[in-house]
Amino acid sequence: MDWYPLEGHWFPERVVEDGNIDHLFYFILWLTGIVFIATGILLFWFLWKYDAAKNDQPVVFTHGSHYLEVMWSVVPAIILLFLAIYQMDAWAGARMERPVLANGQPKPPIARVTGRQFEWKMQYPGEDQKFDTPDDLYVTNVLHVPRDEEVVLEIESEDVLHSFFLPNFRVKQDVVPGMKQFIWFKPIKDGSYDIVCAELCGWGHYKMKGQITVQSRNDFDVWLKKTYDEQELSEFSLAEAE
Ligand SMILES: [Cu+2]
Repeated sequence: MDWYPLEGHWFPERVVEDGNIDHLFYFILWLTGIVFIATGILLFWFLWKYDAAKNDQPVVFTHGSHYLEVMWSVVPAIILLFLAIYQMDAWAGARMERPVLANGQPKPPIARVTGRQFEWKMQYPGEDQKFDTPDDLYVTNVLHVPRDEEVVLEIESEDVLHSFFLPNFRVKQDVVPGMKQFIWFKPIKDGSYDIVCAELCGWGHYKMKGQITVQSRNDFDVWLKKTYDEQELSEFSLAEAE
């Protein structure tokens, strides 16, 4: 059983199935926390034990301890090596094992997210499931995804470096100009959560934020349809006005 000290204090609520990042964080917090407290106690105990006022022995000079130096180099090295191996599953789940379809093909992205100064442009492929065709849906700073499904997103940049950050989803991905990247997660709780840019990308970086909404598959389909109809309508009235 995991015991997470001050859970809810460090991280915002997790709304995805994969808890590996959280587990890793709390594991390292335990490790470093214990070492930190032990070092602190030792420091104060030494201050007290070797207090000059109550020790009248002459001062002895030392050139250090070879044995101790080897120990405090080797032990942290072993711990780091252990962490490097221990985190491999979490890394693979988050970055390497993209969800696949029944036929073994990588699951296509539900939407394309393009960062630009200073907004997130979302593009849904529409009924034909292909991007950059006439039935695509475009929205800005608003992303909807279905609950209890593996969601894959395509991440791109139109100008400079950004970072697509979904705190509640434990997702943070640098958005690199010229690179097409994919991220994935499985949301399990309805609601609206923050999308933020986590890479200083210019004067308007602070306002580069949006909202991601998790809803049932049914509500998601209704939203897609409704938003698409609104887009058609506004395009129609634009054409009328000309
Ligand atoms: Cu940005």
